Amino acid sequence: MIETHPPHPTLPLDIPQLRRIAQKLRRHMLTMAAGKGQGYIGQGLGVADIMAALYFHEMKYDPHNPAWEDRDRFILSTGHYSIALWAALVEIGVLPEDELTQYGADGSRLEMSTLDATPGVEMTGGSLGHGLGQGVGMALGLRLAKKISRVFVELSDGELQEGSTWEAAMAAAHFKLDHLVAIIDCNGIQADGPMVLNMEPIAEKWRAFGWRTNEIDGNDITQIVGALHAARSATGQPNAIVARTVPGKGVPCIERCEKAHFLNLTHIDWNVAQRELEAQHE
Ligand SMILES: Cc1ncc(C[n+]2csc(CCOP(=O)(O)OP(=O)(O)O)c2C)c(N)n1
Repeated sequence: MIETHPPHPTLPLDIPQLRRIAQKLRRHMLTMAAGKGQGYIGQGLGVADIMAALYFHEMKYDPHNPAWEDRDRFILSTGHYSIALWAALVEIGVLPEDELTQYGADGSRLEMSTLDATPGVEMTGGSLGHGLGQGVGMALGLRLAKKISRVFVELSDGELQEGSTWEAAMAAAHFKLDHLVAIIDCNGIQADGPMVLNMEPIAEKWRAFGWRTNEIDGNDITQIVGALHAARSATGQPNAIVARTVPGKGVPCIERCEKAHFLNLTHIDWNVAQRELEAQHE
Protein backbone atom coordinates (compact mmCIF):
# COMPACT_ATOMS: atom_id res chain seq x y z
CA MET A 1 0.00 0.00 0.00
CA ILE A 2 1.31 3.42 -0.95
CA GLU A 3 1.94 5.94 1.81
CA THR A 4 0.03 9.02 0.71
CA HIS A 5 -0.44 11.23 3.75
CA PRO A 6 0.24 14.81 2.75
CA PRO A 7 2.51 16.85 5.01
CA HIS A 8 -0.11 19.55 5.41
CA PRO A 9 -1.53 19.33 8.96
CA THR A 10 -5.17 19.79 7.98
CA LEU A 11 -5.16 17.14 5.25
CA PRO A 12 -6.54 14.72 4.12
CA LEU A 13 -10.10 16.02 4.30
CA ASP A 14 -13.09 13.70 4.58
CA ILE A 15 -15.95 13.43 2.11
CA PRO A 16 -18.29 16.13 3.54
CA GLN A 17 -15.32 18.52 3.79
CA LEU A 18 -14.33 17.72 0.20
CA ARG A 19 -17.85 18.58 -0.96
CA ARG A 20 -17.50 21.97 0.67
CA ILE A 21 -14.09 22.47 -0.94
CA ALA A 22 -15.51 21.57 -4.36
CA GLN A 23 -18.19 24.23 -3.85
CA LYS A 24 -15.49 26.75 -2.95
CA LEU A 25 -13.51 25.81 -6.06
CA ARG A 26 -16.61 26.41 -8.16
CA ARG A 27 -17.04 29.79 -6.50
CA HIS A 28 -13.43 30.72 -7.31
CA MET A 29 -13.95 29.64 -10.91
CA LEU A 30 -17.04 31.79 -11.32
CA THR A 31 -15.18 34.73 -9.80
CA MET A 32 -12.49 34.28 -12.46
CA ALA A 33 -14.86 33.80 -15.39
CA ALA A 34 -17.15 36.62 -14.31
CA GLY A 35 -14.17 38.94 -13.86
CA LYS A 36 -12.88 38.24 -17.34
CA GLY A 37 -16.38 37.91 -18.78
CA GLN A 38 -15.42 34.65 -20.42
CA GLY A 39 -13.52 31.44 -19.94
CA TYR A 40 -13.34 27.67 -20.03
CA ILE A 41 -15.74 27.49 -17.16
CA GLY A 42 -17.87 24.51 -18.21
CA GLN A 43 -14.94 22.09 -18.03
CA GLY A 44 -13.65 23.64 -14.82
CA LEU A 45 -16.95 23.24 -13.01
CA GLY A 46 -17.11 19.69 -14.33
CA VAL A 47 -13.80 18.66 -12.76
CA ALA A 48 -14.17 20.60 -9.48
CA ASP A 49 -14.94 17.46 -7.50
CA ILE A 50 -11.90 15.66 -8.93
CA MET A 51 -9.63 18.62 -8.16
CA ALA A 52 -10.93 18.79 -4.58
CA ALA A 53 -10.29 15.08 -4.06
CA LEU A 54 -6.79 15.24 -5.55
CA TYR A 55 -5.47 18.31 -3.76
CA PHE A 56 -7.30 17.98 -0.45
CA HIS A 57 -7.33 14.25 0.01
CA GLU A 58 -5.11 12.16 -2.19
CA MET A 59 -1.93 13.90 -3.25
CA LYS A 60 1.20 14.10 -1.16
CA TYR A 61 1.64 17.82 -1.44
CA ASP A 62 2.97 20.69 0.65
CA PRO A 63 1.23 23.97 -0.21
CA HIS A 64 3.97 25.82 1.66
CA ASN A 65 6.51 24.33 -0.71
CA PRO A 66 4.85 23.47 -4.05
CA ALA A 67 8.25 22.55 -5.52
CA TRP A 68 8.99 20.05 -2.71
CA GLU A 69 10.94 17.29 -4.42
CA ASP A 70 8.99 14.46 -2.77
CA ARG A 71 5.59 15.79 -3.84
CA ASP A 72 3.15 13.87 -5.96
CA ARG A 73 2.92 15.45 -9.41
CA PHE A 74 -0.27 16.69 -11.02
CA ILE A 75 -0.22 17.26 -14.76
CA LEU A 76 -3.12 19.10 -16.33
CA SER A 77 -2.88 17.82 -19.87
CA THR A 78 -5.84 19.96 -20.89
CA GLY A 79 -4.09 23.28 -20.34
CA HIS A 80 -7.29 25.17 -21.14
CA TYR A 81 -8.82 23.73 -17.93
CA SER A 82 -6.42 26.03 -16.05
CA ILE A 83 -9.33 27.74 -14.29
CA ALA A 84 -9.81 24.55 -12.24
CA LEU A 85 -6.14 24.38 -11.32
CA TRP A 86 -6.02 28.07 -10.34
CA ALA A 87 -9.04 27.52 -8.09
CA ALA A 88 -7.35 24.57 -6.37
CA LEU A 89 -4.03 26.38 -5.97
CA VAL A 90 -5.79 29.42 -4.50
CA GLU A 91 -7.88 27.35 -2.11
CA ILE A 92 -4.89 25.34 -0.88
CA GLY A 93 -2.86 28.51 -0.40
CA VAL A 94 -0.23 28.35 -3.15
CA LEU A 95 -1.68 31.40 -4.93
CA PRO A 96 -3.32 34.44 -3.29
CA GLU A 97 -7.09 34.78 -3.60
CA ASP A 98 -6.91 38.37 -4.82
CA GLU A 99 -5.21 37.11 -7.98
CA LEU A 100 -8.46 35.45 -9.11
CA THR A 101 -9.50 38.71 -10.79
CA GLN A 102 -6.41 38.41 -13.01
CA TYR A 103 -7.65 35.31 -14.86
CA GLY A 104 -6.80 35.75 -18.53
CA ALA A 105 -5.43 39.29 -18.07
CA ASP A 106 -2.32 40.40 -19.96
CA GLY A 107 0.78 39.49 -17.97
CA SER A 108 -1.23 37.49 -15.44
CA ARG A 109 0.09 34.30 -13.81
CA LEU A 110 -3.45 32.93 -14.15
CA GLU A 111 -3.42 32.38 -17.89
CA MET A 112 -6.36 30.80 -19.69
CA SER A 113 -4.01 27.93 -20.46
CA THR A 114 -1.41 26.77 -17.96
CA LEU A 115 2.13 28.14 -17.88
CA ASP A 116 4.81 26.39 -15.87
CA ALA A 117 6.10 29.75 -14.62
CA THR A 118 3.13 29.86 -12.23
CA PRO A 119 3.85 28.24 -8.84
CA GLY A 120 2.29 24.81 -8.57
CA VAL A 121 2.23 24.13 -12.33
CA GLU A 122 4.26 21.13 -13.47
CA MET A 123 4.08 21.80 -17.20
CA THR A 124 2.90 24.34 -19.70
CA GLY A 125 -0.34 23.24 -21.35
CA GLY A 126 -2.24 24.16 -24.46
CA SER A 127 -1.11 21.71 -27.06
CA LEU A 128 -3.40 18.80 -26.37
CA GLY A 129 -2.31 15.17 -26.40
CA HIS A 130 0.98 15.60 -24.60
CA GLY A 131 0.15 15.33 -20.92
CA LEU A 132 0.10 11.57 -20.66
CA GLY A 133 3.45 11.25 -22.43
CA GLN A 134 4.91 13.81 -20.05
CA GLY A 135 3.40 11.93 -17.14
CA VAL A 136 5.00 8.69 -18.33
CA GLY A 137 8.35 10.45 -18.56
CA MET A 138 7.97 11.91 -15.09
CA ALA A 139 6.92 8.57 -13.63
CA LEU A 140 9.95 6.86 -15.19
CA GLY A 141 12.23 9.62 -13.93
CA LEU A 142 10.85 9.37 -10.40
CA ARG A 143 11.36 5.61 -10.45
CA LEU A 144 14.95 6.01 -11.60
CA ALA A 145 15.52 8.55 -8.82
CA LYS A 146 14.04 5.99 -6.38
CA LYS A 147 11.30 8.42 -5.31
CA ILE A 148 7.98 7.17 -3.98
CA SER A 149 6.05 10.09 -5.51
CA ARG A 150 3.11 9.36 -7.75
CA VAL A 151 2.04 11.12 -10.94
CA PHE A 152 -1.58 12.10 -11.60
CA VAL A 153 -2.51 13.17 -15.12
CA GLU A 154 -5.84 14.73 -15.99
CA LEU A 155 -6.74 14.36 -19.65
CA SER A 156 -9.89 14.73 -21.71
CA ASP A 157 -12.06 12.51 -23.86
CA GLY A 158 -11.05 14.68 -26.83
CA GLU A 159 -7.41 13.76 -26.22
CA LEU A 160 -8.33 10.12 -26.73
CA GLN A 161 -8.54 10.99 -30.43
CA GLU A 162 -4.83 11.75 -30.48
CA GLY A 163 -2.40 8.92 -31.24
CA SER A 164 0.19 10.31 -28.83
CA THR A 165 -2.15 9.53 -25.93
CA TRP A 166 -2.27 5.86 -26.87
CA GLU A 167 1.48 5.69 -27.48
CA ALA A 168 1.95 6.94 -23.93
CA ALA A 169 -0.66 4.47 -22.66
CA MET A 170 1.23 1.58 -24.26
CA ALA A 171 4.53 2.74 -22.79
CA ALA A 172 3.05 3.13 -19.30
CA ALA A 173 1.75 -0.44 -19.33
CA HIS A 174 5.01 -1.75 -20.77
CA PHE A 175 7.02 -0.10 -18.00
CA LYS A 176 4.50 -1.18 -15.35
CA LEU A 177 4.07 2.36 -14.04
CA ASP A 178 1.78 1.57 -11.12
CA HIS A 179 2.56 4.98 -9.57
CA LEU A 180 0.88 6.68 -12.55
CA VAL A 181 -2.83 7.56 -12.42
CA ALA A 182 -4.63 8.92 -15.48
CA ILE A 183 -7.97 10.58 -14.82
CA ILE A 184 -9.88 10.90 -18.04
CA ASP A 185 -12.48 13.66 -17.92
CA CYS A 186 -15.23 12.26 -20.09
CA ASN A 187 -17.51 15.28 -20.36
CA GLY A 188 -18.79 14.32 -23.80
CA ILE A 189 -17.88 17.61 -25.47
CA GLN A 190 -15.20 18.98 -27.76
CA ALA A 191 -14.56 22.44 -29.16
CA ASP A 192 -17.66 22.65 -31.29
CA GLY A 193 -20.18 20.69 -29.24
CA PRO A 194 -20.60 16.94 -28.78
CA MET A 195 -17.71 14.54 -29.44
CA VAL A 196 -16.82 14.35 -33.12
CA LEU A 197 -15.67 10.73 -32.94
CA ASN A 198 -17.33 8.12 -30.79
CA MET A 199 -14.60 6.91 -28.41
CA GLU A 200 -16.71 4.33 -26.60
CA PRO A 201 -16.21 1.93 -25.00
CA ILE A 202 -13.58 4.05 -23.25
CA ALA A 203 -12.98 1.92 -20.16
CA GLU A 204 -12.57 -1.24 -22.24
CA LYS A 205 -9.97 0.50 -24.39
CA TRP A 206 -7.84 1.34 -21.32
CA ARG A 207 -8.20 -2.20 -20.02
CA ALA A 208 -7.13 -3.53 -23.42
CA PHE A 209 -4.05 -1.32 -23.21
CA GLY A 210 -3.09 -2.99 -19.93
CA TRP A 211 -4.33 -0.39 -17.46
CA ARG A 212 -6.15 -1.15 -14.24
CA THR A 213 -9.34 0.76 -14.95
CA ASN A 214 -12.21 2.12 -12.90
CA GLU A 215 -15.20 3.90 -14.40
CA ILE A 216 -16.95 6.35 -12.11
CA ASP A 217 -19.30 9.29 -11.84
CA GLY A 218 -16.70 12.07 -11.79
CA ASN A 219 -19.03 14.38 -9.90
CA ASP A 220 -19.54 11.96 -7.03
CA ILE A 221 -16.83 12.61 -4.44
CA THR A 222 -17.33 9.25 -2.75
CA GLN A 223 -16.73 7.44 -6.04
CA ILE A 224 -13.73 9.63 -6.87
CA VAL A 225 -12.09 8.98 -3.52
CA GLY A 226 -12.89 5.26 -3.82
CA ALA A 227 -11.21 5.05 -7.23
CA LEU A 228 -8.16 6.99 -6.00
CA HIS A 229 -7.84 4.67 -3.02
CA ALA A 230 -8.12 1.63 -5.29
CA ALA A 231 -5.30 3.02 -7.42
CA ARG A 232 -2.99 3.04 -4.38
CA SER A 233 -2.88 -0.73 -4.24
CA ALA A 234 -2.15 -1.33 -7.94
CA THR A 235 0.93 -3.41 -8.58
CA GLY A 236 2.55 -3.71 -11.99
CA GLN A 237 -0.13 -1.77 -13.87
CA PRO A 238 -0.84 1.93 -14.43
CA ASN A 239 -4.23 3.19 -13.30
CA ALA A 240 -6.97 4.76 -15.38
CA ILE A 241 -10.00 6.44 -13.86
CA VAL A 242 -12.66 7.04 -16.47
CA ALA A 243 -14.60 9.90 -14.92
CA ARG A 244 -17.98 10.82 -16.38
CA THR A 245 -18.52 14.50 -15.64
CA VAL A 246 -21.15 17.09 -16.47
CA PRO A 247 -19.86 20.31 -18.05
CA GLY A 248 -21.00 23.23 -15.90
CA LYS A 249 -21.81 20.95 -12.95
CA GLY A 250 -23.40 22.88 -10.08
CA VAL A 251 -24.57 25.83 -12.17
CA PRO A 252 -27.76 24.93 -14.05
CA CYS A 253 -27.59 27.77 -16.61
CA ILE A 254 -24.13 26.52 -17.64
CA GLU A 255 -25.15 22.85 -17.50
CA ARG A 256 -27.88 23.73 -20.02
CA CYS A 257 -25.44 25.26 -22.55
CA GLU A 258 -25.24 23.12 -25.66
CA LYS A 259 -21.79 24.43 -26.53
CA ALA A 260 -20.10 24.71 -23.17
CA HIS A 261 -16.54 24.66 -24.52
CA PHE A 262 -15.89 28.40 -24.18
CA LEU A 263 -18.44 30.72 -22.63
CA ASN A 264 -18.72 34.49 -22.69
CA LEU A 265 -21.26 37.22 -22.05
CA THR A 266 -23.37 36.22 -25.04
CA HIS A 267 -24.04 32.84 -23.41
CA ILE A 268 -24.07 33.52 -19.70
CA ASP A 269 -25.32 36.14 -17.28
CA TRP A 270 -22.57 35.76 -14.67
CA ASN A 271 -24.74 37.18 -11.87
CA VAL A 272 -27.33 34.51 -12.54
CA ALA A 273 -24.59 31.86 -12.60
CA GLN A 274 -23.24 33.01 -9.25
CA ARG A 275 -26.71 33.06 -7.68
CA GLU A 276 -27.41 29.58 -8.99
CA LEU A 277 -24.19 28.24 -7.54
CA GLU A 278 -24.91 29.75 -4.13
CA ALA A 279 -28.38 28.19 -4.20
CA GLN A 280 -26.77 24.73 -4.23
CA HIS A 281 -26.61 23.46 -0.69
CA GLU A 282 -25.94 20.01 0.56
C1 LIG B 1 -3.00 19.70 -30.42
C2 LIG B 1 -4.17 20.65 -30.29
N1 LIG B 1 -5.11 20.66 -31.25
C3 LIG B 1 -6.15 21.52 -31.16
C4 LIG B 1 -6.25 22.38 -30.11
C5 LIG B 1 -7.40 23.39 -30.04
N2 LIG B 1 -8.34 23.00 -28.98
C6 LIG B 1 -8.34 23.62 -27.79
S1 LIG B 1 -9.49 22.99 -26.73
C7 LIG B 1 -10.05 21.92 -27.91
C8 LIG B 1 -11.21 20.97 -27.61
C9 LIG B 1 -10.74 19.70 -27.09
O1 LIG B 1 -11.78 18.92 -26.58
P1 LIG B 1 -11.54 18.22 -25.20
O2 LIG B 1 -10.07 18.00 -25.08
O3 LIG B 1 -12.43 17.06 -25.08
O4 LIG B 1 -11.84 19.33 -24.14
P2 LIG B 1 -13.21 20.01 -23.69
O5 LIG B 1 -14.21 19.93 -24.78
O6 LIG B 1 -13.67 19.28 -22.51
O7 LIG B 1 -12.78 21.40 -23.41
C10 LIG B 1 -9.32 22.04 -29.08
C11 LIG B 1 -9.54 21.23 -30.29
C12 LIG B 1 -5.25 22.34 -29.13
N3 LIG B 1 -5.28 23.13 -28.04
N4 LIG B 1 -4.22 21.45 -29.22
